[in-house]
Amino acid sequence: MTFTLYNAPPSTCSQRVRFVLNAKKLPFAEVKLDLMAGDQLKPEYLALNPNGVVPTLDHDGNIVIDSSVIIEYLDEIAPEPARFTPADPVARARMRALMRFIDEMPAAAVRVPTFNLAFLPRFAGLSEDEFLAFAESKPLRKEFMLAMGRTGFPEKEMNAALDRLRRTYQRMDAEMEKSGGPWLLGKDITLADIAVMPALVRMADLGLAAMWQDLPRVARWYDAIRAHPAFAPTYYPGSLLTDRFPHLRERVKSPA
Ligand SMILES: N[C@@H](CCC(=O)N[C@@H](CS)C(=O)NCC(=O)O)C(=O)O
Repeated sequence: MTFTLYNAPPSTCSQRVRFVLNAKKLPFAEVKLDLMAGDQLKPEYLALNPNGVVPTLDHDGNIVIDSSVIIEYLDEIAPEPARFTPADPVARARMRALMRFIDEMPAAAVRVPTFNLAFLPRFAGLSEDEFLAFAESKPLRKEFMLAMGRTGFPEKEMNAALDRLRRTYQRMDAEMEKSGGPWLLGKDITLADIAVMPALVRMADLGLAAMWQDLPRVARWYDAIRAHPAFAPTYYPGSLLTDRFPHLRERVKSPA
């Protein structure tokens, strides 16, 4: 089996897939796209992934897109040495329901603080017309870019996104209380844990880890996933925004 992963080091969706590939010890070639330069919008990439986003997996010539779909696919075709899907259909349904929640809530919400706190300076140099053309070029994220504008999301939007993230940590806490932890669904790590991981890592990277410090189950979960053997190879240098944006390093030293 040969795998080529089209992805970007700091992309949260890509990090899910790298974690699963690493945990399963599946060797893979990486094509690293520069999302700021617009590599994801080039015709040759759009032919693979018409959504114009990363990640995309090429497995022996078969193209699989969307990170949640890719991690489920990998778990089906390579169930050894680590399987992340419960054998029991009821538990499996619970995992999938959580994955839907994660895609709708934290995975979407985390883009707002990410853009406001990390990426915004990149747009400051664009004229209004250049920014509109940039937004227009995005098959999946045009409306998101237009809502953000060159000056960033207004405070109301930012607070709403942070509230959605806070509700995510509370939901994680409630799931672990119910399941007994230490993972969301109980004693075994599942795709749901891997799906939510990058949102928490990103929030810590933005200096906002304090938001779950009053939830000890979530704090322990965060330490446990960072200690997983697949974590370090997934978050290789260049995967964190603080590796790339010096202004963020100051924020993390003295979090808001
Ligand atoms: N649902 C998709 C979302 C993918 C996505 O939003 N990828 C982001 C990086 S995490 C991206 O490629 N953004 C490029 C852009 O907005 O132009 C998935 O999970 O694969």
